[in-house]
Amino acid sequence: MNQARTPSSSRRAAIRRLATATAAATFPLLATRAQAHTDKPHTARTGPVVKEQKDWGIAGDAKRAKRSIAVGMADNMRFTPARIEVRQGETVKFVVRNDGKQMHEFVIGTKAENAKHAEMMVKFPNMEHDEPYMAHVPPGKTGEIIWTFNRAGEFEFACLIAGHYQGGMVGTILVAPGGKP
Ligand SMILES: [Cu+2]
Repeated sequence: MNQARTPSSSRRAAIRRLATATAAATFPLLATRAQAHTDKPHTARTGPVVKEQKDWGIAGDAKRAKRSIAVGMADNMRFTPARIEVRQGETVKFVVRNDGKQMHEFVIGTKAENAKHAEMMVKFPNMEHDEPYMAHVPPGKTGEIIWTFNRAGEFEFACLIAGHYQGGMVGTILVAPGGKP
C-alpha cells in the first residue's frame, strides 16, 4: 500500500517549511524555537537548554546556582528590585513572579540587544521567542532562569512585550569583575 502523502498535503508542508525558514532567517532571535509559549509558564521546557555564550553570560546549571534572586513584575511596568548586583562567575537562579493581571517577561541582555529586540516586538507583537535568558510569566505565575554571569559589565533585564519596554519596564544588572569563573 502506498503511504505517500497526497501532493496537496506535501505542498502544504513545503510551504510551512518555507515560511518557518523565512521567519528564522529574518528574525533569528525571535524564531529560534518553534514551540508556542505565550500561554504557559517557562519552568517546564521540552528540550535541553542550548548553552550559547552571550555578551551577558551563558545558561547556567541549577546545581551551581548558590544564589536565588526573587524579582517581582507589576502592571505599572516596574520590576522589584530594579537593580541587581552579582559577581563575575556567579550562577544565579532568578525566580520571577508576575504580580500583575497581564503577561510580563524577564529578559536578560545588553542594553543594545534588548532595545533592538523590544523594537521588533512592537512591530511583530505575536512573534514567538524563547531563549534560556528569558522567562515569560503569565499573571499570578512564577518563572525561573538559571544564568551564569561569566562576563563583567553593566547589563539589563527587561520586559519586551510590546509597549512594556518603552513604558520603562527595565532593570539593571551589574556584574562586578574578578569572581571565580
Ligand atoms: Cu511587561
